[in-house]
Amino acid sequence: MGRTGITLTRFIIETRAGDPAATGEFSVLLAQIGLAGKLIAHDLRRAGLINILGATGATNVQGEAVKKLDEIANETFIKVCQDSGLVCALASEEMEKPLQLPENWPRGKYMLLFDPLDGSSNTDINMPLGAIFSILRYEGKGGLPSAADIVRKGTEQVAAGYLMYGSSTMLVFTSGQGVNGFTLHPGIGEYLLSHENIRMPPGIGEYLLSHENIRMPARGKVYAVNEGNYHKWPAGTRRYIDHLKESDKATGRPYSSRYSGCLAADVHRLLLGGGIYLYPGETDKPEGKLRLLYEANPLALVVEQAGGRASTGTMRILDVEPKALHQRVPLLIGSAEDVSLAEAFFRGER
Ligand code: FDP
Repeated sequence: MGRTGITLTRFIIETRAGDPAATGEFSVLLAQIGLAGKLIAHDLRRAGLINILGATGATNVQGEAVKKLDEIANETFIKVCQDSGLVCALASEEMEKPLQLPENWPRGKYMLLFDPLDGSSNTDINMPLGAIFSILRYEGKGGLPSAADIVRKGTEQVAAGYLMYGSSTMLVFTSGQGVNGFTLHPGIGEYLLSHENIRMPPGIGEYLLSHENIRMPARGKVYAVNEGNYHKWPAGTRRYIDHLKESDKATGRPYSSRYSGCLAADVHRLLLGGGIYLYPGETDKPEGKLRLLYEANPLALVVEQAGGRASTGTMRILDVEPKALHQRVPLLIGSAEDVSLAEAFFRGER
Protein backbone atom coordinates (compact mmCIF):
# COMPACT_ATOMS: atom_id res chain seq x y z
CA MET A 1 0.00 0.00 0.00
CA GLY A 2 1.26 3.47 -0.81
CA ARG A 3 1.83 5.55 2.27
CA THR A 4 0.64 8.99 1.32
CA GLY A 5 -2.89 10.29 1.30
CA ILE A 6 -4.48 7.25 2.94
CA THR A 7 -8.07 8.07 3.80
CA LEU A 8 -10.26 5.79 5.92
CA THR A 9 -12.16 4.72 2.80
CA ARG A 10 -9.02 3.83 0.88
CA PHE A 11 -7.58 1.98 3.86
CA ILE A 12 -10.70 -0.14 4.32
CA ILE A 13 -11.00 -0.96 0.64
CA GLU A 14 -7.32 -1.89 0.30
CA THR A 15 -7.17 -4.01 3.45
CA ARG A 16 -10.32 -5.89 2.44
CA ALA A 17 -9.27 -6.32 -1.20
CA GLY A 18 -7.45 -9.59 -0.45
CA ASP A 19 -10.52 -11.14 1.18
CA PRO A 20 -12.67 -12.84 -1.48
CA ALA A 21 -15.57 -13.20 0.98
CA ALA A 22 -15.72 -9.46 1.60
CA THR A 23 -18.88 -7.93 0.17
CA GLY A 24 -17.92 -4.35 0.92
CA GLU A 25 -20.70 -4.00 3.50
CA PHE A 26 -18.28 -3.91 6.41
CA SER A 27 -16.37 -1.08 4.75
CA VAL A 28 -19.52 0.94 4.35
CA LEU A 29 -20.53 0.31 7.96
CA LEU A 30 -17.19 1.65 9.21
CA ALA A 31 -17.58 4.65 6.95
CA GLN A 32 -21.05 5.22 8.48
CA ILE A 33 -19.58 5.09 11.99
CA GLY A 34 -17.04 7.65 10.82
CA LEU A 35 -19.91 9.78 9.53
CA ALA A 36 -21.67 9.61 12.92
CA GLY A 37 -18.39 10.79 14.45
CA LYS A 38 -18.20 13.74 12.07
CA LEU A 39 -21.77 14.79 12.83
CA ILE A 40 -21.30 14.49 16.58
CA ALA A 41 -17.95 16.29 16.47
CA HIS A 42 -19.64 19.08 14.52
CA ASP A 43 -22.24 19.47 17.31
CA LEU A 44 -19.60 19.28 20.03
CA ARG A 45 -17.54 22.07 18.50
CA ARG A 46 -20.54 24.42 18.81
CA ALA A 47 -22.05 22.88 21.94
CA GLY A 48 -21.83 25.98 24.13
CA LEU A 49 -23.65 28.05 21.52
CA ILE A 50 -26.59 25.92 20.46
CA ASN A 51 -28.31 24.87 23.70
CA ILE A 52 -27.29 21.23 23.66
CA LEU A 53 -25.46 21.16 27.01
CA GLY A 54 -26.97 19.98 30.28
CA ALA A 55 -29.37 17.19 31.17
CA THR A 56 -32.65 16.17 29.54
CA GLY A 57 -34.24 15.45 32.93
CA ALA A 58 -34.63 11.76 32.04
CA THR A 59 -32.80 8.81 33.60
CA ASN A 60 -31.46 5.94 31.46
CA VAL A 61 -31.66 2.19 32.04
CA GLN A 62 -28.46 2.40 34.13
CA GLY A 63 -30.11 4.91 36.50
CA GLU A 64 -27.88 7.73 35.22
CA ALA A 65 -29.07 11.23 34.32
CA VAL A 66 -29.30 11.52 30.53
CA LYS A 67 -27.47 14.47 29.01
CA LYS A 68 -28.88 16.20 25.94
CA LEU A 69 -25.71 15.20 24.12
CA ASP A 70 -26.16 11.53 25.11
CA GLU A 71 -29.51 11.60 23.34
CA ILE A 72 -28.21 13.49 20.30
CA ALA A 73 -25.25 11.12 19.91
CA ASN A 74 -27.49 8.06 20.25
CA GLU A 75 -29.94 9.38 17.65
CA THR A 76 -27.08 10.23 15.31
CA PHE A 77 -25.67 6.69 15.43
CA ILE A 78 -29.13 5.24 14.87
CA LYS A 79 -29.90 7.55 11.97
CA VAL A 80 -26.70 6.87 10.05
CA CYS A 81 -26.74 3.11 10.67
CA GLN A 82 -30.42 2.16 10.64
CA ASP A 83 -31.05 3.36 7.09
CA SER A 84 -27.84 1.91 5.72
CA GLY A 85 -29.18 -1.59 5.11
CA LEU A 86 -26.00 -2.94 6.75
CA VAL A 87 -27.18 -3.80 10.24
CA CYS A 88 -29.78 -6.17 11.62
CA ALA A 89 -29.46 -5.00 15.23
CA LEU A 90 -28.51 -1.83 17.06
CA ALA A 91 -28.07 -1.68 20.82
CA SER A 92 -26.64 1.04 23.01
CA GLU A 93 -26.12 2.23 26.53
CA GLU A 94 -28.98 4.67 26.07
CA MET A 95 -31.60 2.06 25.09
CA GLU A 96 -33.05 -0.46 27.49
CA LYS A 97 -33.64 -2.96 24.69
CA PRO A 98 -32.03 -3.31 21.26
CA LEU A 99 -33.67 -1.11 18.66
CA GLN A 100 -36.45 -2.96 16.91
CA LEU A 101 -35.94 -2.55 13.16
CA PRO A 102 -39.26 -2.27 11.32
CA GLU A 103 -40.43 -5.36 9.39
CA ASN A 104 -39.24 -5.41 5.76
CA TRP A 105 -36.56 -2.85 6.60
CA PRO A 106 -33.42 -3.20 4.46
CA ARG A 107 -30.95 -5.00 6.66
CA GLY A 108 -27.50 -6.53 6.63
CA LYS A 109 -25.62 -9.09 8.67
CA TYR A 110 -23.96 -6.85 11.24
CA MET A 111 -25.00 -6.10 14.81
CA LEU A 112 -23.68 -2.82 16.22
CA LEU A 113 -23.41 -2.26 19.95
CA PHE A 114 -22.26 1.14 21.11
CA ASP A 115 -21.81 3.68 23.83
CA PRO A 116 -22.79 6.78 21.83
CA LEU A 117 -21.22 9.31 24.19
CA ASP A 118 -18.58 8.06 26.55
CA GLY A 119 -17.55 10.31 29.45
CA SER A 120 -20.87 12.17 29.69
CA SER A 121 -19.75 14.03 32.81
CA ASN A 122 -17.33 15.91 30.53
CA THR A 123 -20.02 17.32 28.24
CA ASP A 124 -20.66 20.64 29.96
CA ILE A 125 -17.03 21.51 30.65
CA ASN A 126 -15.42 21.18 27.23
CA MET A 127 -13.38 18.12 28.19
CA PRO A 128 -12.70 15.05 26.01
CA LEU A 129 -15.55 12.77 25.02
CA GLY A 130 -15.73 9.58 23.03
CA ALA A 131 -17.89 6.86 21.55
CA ILE A 132 -17.13 3.13 21.72
CA PHE A 133 -18.41 0.49 19.29
CA SER A 134 -18.44 -3.25 18.87
CA ILE A 135 -19.38 -5.02 15.62
CA LEU A 136 -20.66 -8.59 15.55
CA ARG A 137 -21.89 -10.73 12.69
CA TYR A 138 -25.33 -12.36 12.87
CA GLU A 139 -25.11 -15.88 11.53
CA GLY A 140 -28.77 -16.78 12.12
CA LYS A 141 -30.89 -17.86 9.20
CA GLY A 142 -33.51 -15.30 8.16
CA GLY A 143 -35.37 -13.02 10.53
CA LEU A 144 -33.90 -10.54 12.92
CA PRO A 145 -31.63 -11.48 15.83
CA SER A 146 -33.39 -11.81 19.16
CA ALA A 147 -32.22 -9.81 22.17
CA ALA A 148 -30.31 -12.92 23.29
CA ASP A 149 -28.50 -13.25 19.92
CA ILE A 150 -26.88 -9.87 20.52
CA VAL A 151 -25.37 -10.83 23.86
CA ARG A 152 -22.14 -12.43 22.65
CA LYS A 153 -18.65 -13.05 23.95
CA GLY A 154 -15.93 -10.49 23.19
CA THR A 155 -13.91 -13.02 21.19
CA GLU A 156 -16.75 -13.08 18.64
CA GLN A 157 -16.40 -9.42 17.72
CA VAL A 158 -15.43 -8.89 14.09
CA ALA A 159 -14.32 -5.33 14.68
CA ALA A 160 -14.28 -2.75 17.44
CA GLY A 161 -13.03 0.72 18.12
CA TYR A 162 -13.71 4.16 19.40
CA LEU A 163 -14.11 7.74 18.36
CA MET A 164 -12.38 10.37 20.40
CA TYR A 165 -13.42 13.98 20.46
CA GLY A 166 -10.39 15.76 21.89
CA SER A 167 -8.27 18.51 20.46
CA SER A 168 -8.64 16.43 17.28
CA THR A 169 -11.36 13.98 16.37
CA MET A 170 -9.97 10.48 15.90
CA LEU A 171 -11.32 7.13 14.80
CA VAL A 172 -9.31 4.21 16.14
CA PHE A 173 -10.32 0.66 15.25
CA THR A 174 -9.31 -2.91 14.71
CA SER A 175 -10.82 -5.60 12.56
CA GLY A 176 -8.45 -8.19 13.95
CA GLN A 177 -5.33 -7.20 12.02
CA GLY A 178 -3.74 -4.61 14.29
CA VAL A 179 -4.98 -1.20 15.33
CA ASN A 180 -4.98 1.96 13.25
CA GLY A 181 -5.85 5.49 14.31
CA PHE A 182 -7.22 8.02 11.82
CA THR A 183 -7.34 11.75 12.46
CA LEU A 184 -10.22 13.77 11.08
CA HIS A 185 -8.90 16.56 8.87
CA PRO A 186 -11.37 19.34 9.67
CA GLY A 187 -10.71 21.20 6.43
CA ILE A 188 -11.51 18.37 4.02
CA GLY A 189 -13.76 16.27 6.30
CA GLU A 190 -11.78 13.07 5.76
CA TYR A 191 -10.29 10.68 8.31
CA LEU A 192 -6.65 10.34 7.34
CA LEU A 193 -4.12 7.73 8.31
CA SER A 194 -1.40 9.49 6.45
CA HIS A 195 -1.34 12.78 4.74
CA GLU A 196 0.87 14.19 2.06
CA ASN A 197 2.35 17.24 3.55
CA ILE A 198 3.62 19.59 0.93
CA ARG A 199 4.50 22.21 3.52
CA MET A 200 7.09 20.08 5.38
CA PRO A 201 10.64 21.44 5.16
CA PRO A 202 12.98 19.24 3.10
CA GLY A 203 14.59 16.36 4.98
CA ILE A 204 11.76 15.89 7.48
CA GLY A 205 9.83 13.48 5.29
CA GLU A 206 7.21 13.70 2.63
CA TYR A 207 4.18 12.58 4.58
CA LEU A 208 2.68 12.91 8.03
CA LEU A 209 1.40 9.81 9.70
CA SER A 210 -1.58 9.73 12.04
CA HIS A 211 -1.39 6.42 13.96
CA GLU A 212 -0.59 3.40 11.81
CA ASN A 213 -0.32 -0.06 13.39
CA ILE A 214 -0.35 1.15 16.99
CA ARG A 215 1.74 -0.95 19.39
CA MET A 216 1.49 -0.42 23.14
CA PRO A 217 4.59 -0.37 25.31
CA ALA A 218 4.78 -3.48 27.53
CA ARG A 219 4.84 -1.18 30.58
CA GLY A 220 3.93 2.42 31.21
CA LYS A 221 4.32 5.09 33.83
CA VAL A 222 0.72 6.23 34.10
CA TYR A 223 -2.34 4.94 35.95
CA ALA A 224 -5.92 6.10 35.48
CA VAL A 225 -8.51 5.38 38.16
CA ASN A 226 -11.21 7.27 40.06
CA GLU A 227 -9.30 7.39 43.32
CA GLY A 228 -12.24 8.94 45.12
CA ASN A 229 -13.50 5.35 45.37
CA TYR A 230 -10.36 4.19 47.23
CA HIS A 231 -12.15 3.28 50.44
CA LYS A 232 -14.79 1.27 48.56
CA TRP A 233 -12.17 -1.03 46.98
CA PRO A 234 -11.12 -4.46 48.20
CA ALA A 235 -7.71 -4.65 49.91
CA GLY A 236 -5.83 -6.01 46.84
CA THR A 237 -6.93 -3.05 44.71
CA ARG A 238 -5.89 -0.56 47.38
CA ARG A 239 -2.52 -2.30 47.79
CA TYR A 240 -1.89 -2.12 44.02
CA ILE A 241 -2.60 1.60 43.83
CA ASP A 242 -0.46 2.22 46.95
CA HIS A 243 2.32 0.23 45.22
CA LEU A 244 2.17 2.47 42.12
CA LYS A 245 2.67 5.54 44.32
CA GLU A 246 5.76 4.25 46.08
CA SER A 247 9.12 5.53 44.98
CA ASP A 248 11.36 2.96 43.26
CA LYS A 249 13.64 4.00 40.43
CA ALA A 250 14.21 0.45 39.15
CA THR A 251 10.52 -0.11 38.43
CA GLY A 252 9.78 3.44 37.30
CA ARG A 253 7.64 4.34 40.30
CA PRO A 254 5.87 6.42 41.34
CA TYR A 255 3.55 6.30 38.35
CA SER A 256 1.77 9.49 37.32
CA SER A 257 -1.96 9.68 37.85
CA ARG A 258 -4.04 10.80 34.83
CA TYR A 259 -7.82 10.37 34.86
CA SER A 260 -9.99 12.28 32.42
CA GLY A 261 -13.42 10.82 33.26
CA CYS A 262 -13.69 9.57 29.68
CA LEU A 263 -12.76 5.92 29.27
CA ALA A 264 -11.99 6.21 25.54
CA ALA A 265 -9.66 9.17 26.15
CA ASP A 266 -7.89 7.44 29.03
CA VAL A 267 -7.44 4.24 27.02
CA HIS A 268 -6.23 6.31 24.06
CA ARG A 269 -3.47 7.77 26.24
CA LEU A 270 -2.42 4.27 27.33
CA LEU A 271 -2.55 2.89 23.82
CA LEU A 272 0.00 5.46 22.73
CA GLY A 273 2.15 5.74 25.86
CA GLY A 274 1.46 2.68 28.01
CA GLY A 275 0.17 2.29 31.55
CA ILE A 276 -3.04 1.04 33.12
CA TYR A 277 -6.70 2.11 33.46
CA LEU A 278 -8.78 0.57 36.21
CA TYR A 279 -12.46 0.66 37.00
CA PRO A 280 -12.37 -2.10 39.60
CA GLY A 281 -15.19 -3.74 41.47
CA GLU A 282 -16.07 -2.31 44.85
CA THR A 283 -16.63 -4.26 48.04
CA ASP A 284 -20.39 -3.64 47.83
CA LYS A 285 -20.51 -3.54 44.00
CA PRO A 286 -18.14 -6.27 42.77
CA GLU A 287 -19.23 -5.89 39.14
CA GLY A 288 -17.91 -2.32 38.99
CA LYS A 289 -19.41 0.36 36.77
CA LEU A 290 -18.47 -0.23 33.16
CA ARG A 291 -20.54 -2.19 30.69
CA LEU A 292 -19.12 -5.39 29.21
CA LEU A 293 -20.66 -5.46 25.75
CA TYR A 294 -20.16 -1.93 24.49
CA GLU A 295 -17.33 -0.57 26.67
CA ALA A 296 -15.03 -3.30 28.02
CA ASN A 297 -15.22 -5.78 25.11
CA PRO A 298 -14.50 -3.38 22.25
CA LEU A 299 -11.66 -1.65 24.09
CA ALA A 300 -10.27 -5.03 25.14
CA LEU A 301 -10.12 -6.12 21.49
CA VAL A 302 -8.38 -2.88 20.49
CA VAL A 303 -5.86 -3.09 23.33
CA GLU A 304 -5.09 -6.79 22.76
CA GLN A 305 -4.57 -6.11 19.08
CA ALA A 306 -2.04 -3.45 20.07
CA GLY A 307 -0.17 -5.88 22.34
CA GLY A 308 -1.84 -4.98 25.64
CA ARG A 309 -4.19 -6.85 27.97
CA ALA A 310 -7.66 -6.43 29.45
CA SER A 311 -8.82 -8.33 32.51
CA THR A 312 -11.57 -8.40 35.10
CA GLY A 313 -8.83 -8.95 37.68
CA THR A 314 -9.36 -12.68 37.53
CA MET A 315 -9.95 -13.45 33.85
CA ARG A 316 -9.54 -12.13 30.32
CA ILE A 317 -12.33 -9.69 29.45
CA LEU A 318 -12.87 -11.19 25.98
CA ASP A 319 -13.59 -14.61 27.55
CA VAL A 320 -16.31 -13.38 29.90
CA GLU A 321 -19.57 -15.23 29.11
CA PRO A 322 -22.15 -12.43 28.94
CA LYS A 323 -25.63 -12.85 30.34
CA ALA A 324 -27.28 -9.50 29.74
CA LEU A 325 -27.03 -6.55 27.38
CA HIS A 326 -26.20 -3.99 30.05
CA GLN A 327 -24.06 -6.27 32.21
CA ARG A 328 -21.29 -4.52 34.15
CA VAL A 329 -17.77 -5.80 34.61
CA PRO A 330 -14.65 -4.74 36.54
CA LEU A 331 -12.00 -3.56 34.09
CA LEU A 332 -8.20 -3.46 34.23
CA ILE A 333 -6.85 -2.50 30.82
CA GLY A 334 -3.55 -1.35 29.42
CA SER A 335 0.06 -2.43 29.04
CA ALA A 336 0.48 -6.20 29.35
CA GLU A 337 2.95 -6.14 32.26
CA ASP A 338 1.01 -3.53 34.20
CA VAL A 339 -2.24 -5.50 33.91
CA SER A 340 -0.49 -8.75 34.92
CA LEU A 341 0.99 -7.12 38.00
CA ALA A 342 -2.38 -5.64 38.98
CA GLU A 343 -3.92 -9.13 38.69
CA ALA A 344 -1.28 -10.50 41.05
CA PHE A 345 -2.27 -7.88 43.64
CA PHE A 346 -5.97 -8.60 43.06
CA ARG A 347 -5.35 -12.33 43.61
CA GLY A 348 -3.64 -11.49 46.89
CA GLU A 349 -0.21 -12.73 45.72
CA ARG A 350 1.40 -9.34 46.40
P1 FDP B 1 -19.59 8.32 32.04
O1 FDP B 1 -20.37 7.52 33.03
O2 FDP B 1 -19.38 9.76 32.46
O3 FDP B 1 -20.09 8.19 30.63
O4 FDP B 1 -18.89 5.24 30.43
C1 FDP B 1 -18.62 5.27 31.74
C2 FDP B 1 -17.69 6.38 32.18
O5 FDP B 1 -18.12 7.70 31.98
C3 FDP B 1 -16.27 6.28 31.59
O6 FDP B 1 -16.11 6.94 30.38
C4 FDP B 1 -15.43 6.88 32.66
O7 FDP B 1 -14.09 6.41 32.67
C5 FDP B 1 -16.16 6.50 33.92
O8 FDP B 1 -17.49 6.16 33.56
C6 FDP B 1 -16.25 7.63 34.88
O9 FDP B 1 -16.88 7.20 36.02
P2 FDP B 1 -16.63 7.95 37.44
O10 FDP B 1 -17.29 9.27 37.30
O11 FDP B 1 -17.26 7.07 38.42
O12 FDP B 1 -15.15 8.06 37.62
